[in-house]
Amino acid sequence: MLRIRMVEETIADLYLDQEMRCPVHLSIGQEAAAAGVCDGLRSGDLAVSGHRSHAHYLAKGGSLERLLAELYGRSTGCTGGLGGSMHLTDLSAGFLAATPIVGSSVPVAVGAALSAKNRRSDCLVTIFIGDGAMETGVVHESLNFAVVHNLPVLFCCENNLYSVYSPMEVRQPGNRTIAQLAGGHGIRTLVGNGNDAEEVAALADDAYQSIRAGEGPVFLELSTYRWREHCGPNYDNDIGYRSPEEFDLWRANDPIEVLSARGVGKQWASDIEDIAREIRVAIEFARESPFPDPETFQYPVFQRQVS
Ligand SMILES: Cc1ncc(C[n+]2csc(CCOP(=O)(O)OP(=O)(O)O)c2C)c(N)n1
Ligand SMILES: [Mg+2]
Repeated sequence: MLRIRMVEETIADLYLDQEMRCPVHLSIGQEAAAAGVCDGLRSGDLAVSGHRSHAHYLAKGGSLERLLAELYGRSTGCTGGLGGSMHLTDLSAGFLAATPIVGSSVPVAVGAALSAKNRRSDCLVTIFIGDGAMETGVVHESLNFAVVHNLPVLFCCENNLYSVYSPMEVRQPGNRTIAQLAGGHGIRTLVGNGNDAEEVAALADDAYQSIRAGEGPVFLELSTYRWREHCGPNYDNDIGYRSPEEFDLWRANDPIEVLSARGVGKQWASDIEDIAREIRVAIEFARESPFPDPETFQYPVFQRQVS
C-alpha cells in the first residue's frame, strides 16, 4: 500500500515535466482496496482492471519498471509504449489487462473465469470496477452470466462516490445501494470499508473461500475516496463538485494512517528508503529506454505484448 502510494506520488510529481504524455488516473487515497483484495490472490489467479489501474497492477505483482516505461511511452513498457497508463498488462504476474472503456474489461474477466472453469483450472479472477461502471449494460450482462454459469470471479467495486464529477445522487436512486443493485442478479454480496486494508483482506478472503469452494461468484462493494482530480496529478477541490469538508473527512481516513494507528507499519520507515530507491531505478530505466519504432504503431497492442 505504501509502495503504491509512493509510486503514484512520484508519478504526480514528475507528470508536470510533460515527459509522461498519457492521461493518468491516480488511486491515491484508494490503495487499501487494491492491497487488501490482491493479498489473498495466488500467483496463478488473474486480475483485471479499468482506467484507474496502477494500484491493481502493482498489488498483483506487475513490474514497476515496465509500468513506468509504459507511462513514458517507451518500447520497454508493458504494452510496448503504445498503450499508456490505461492499457496495462503483465501476464507473468497474472495481471491480465486494463482497458479504459468503462465496464468493458468486465466481460474480459468473466470470459477468463469461464475459460478457467472449462479447463478445470483452479484459477480465480478478480475484476476491479468503479461505481460508474455499474451504470453500463455490459456489467449487468456479465454479472448475470457469471451467476448463471457459476464462475470463479470476484467483482470488486471501489465506490469512491463519483463518476468523474457526477455524485451518486444524480446517477442512482437514493434508496438502493450498489451492492443491492448487483445483488439483484442473485450474486452473493459483501460490503466493507475500502480504506481499511485489513478489513478488505478479511472480506476478500471470505469471498475467495466460497468462490474456490465452487459456490459461485461474489460481489464486493468497498467505500473509498479519490484524493486527486479524476484524471491528472492535481487536486481539484476548488472546482465545486465536491466540498472541502467531504474531502477533509476522507483525507483524515487515510488508509495508510488507518493501519499505522493500529501499529501495523512499524517497519515502514526503513521500507520507505528501499521503495524510494526502487522507484528511482525504475524511473531511470524508463527514461533511458528507447521510444517504440514508428513501424510498431500498426500492431495491435495486446498481440505485441504476448508475442
Ligand atoms: C463507456 C465509457 N463512457 C464514458 C467514459 C468516460 N469516463 C472515463 S472514467 C469515467 C468515470 C468512471 O467512474 P467510476 O467507474 O466510478 O470510476 P472512478 O473514475 O471513480 O474510479 C468516465 C465516465 C469511458 N471511458 N467509457
Ligand atoms: Mg467512481
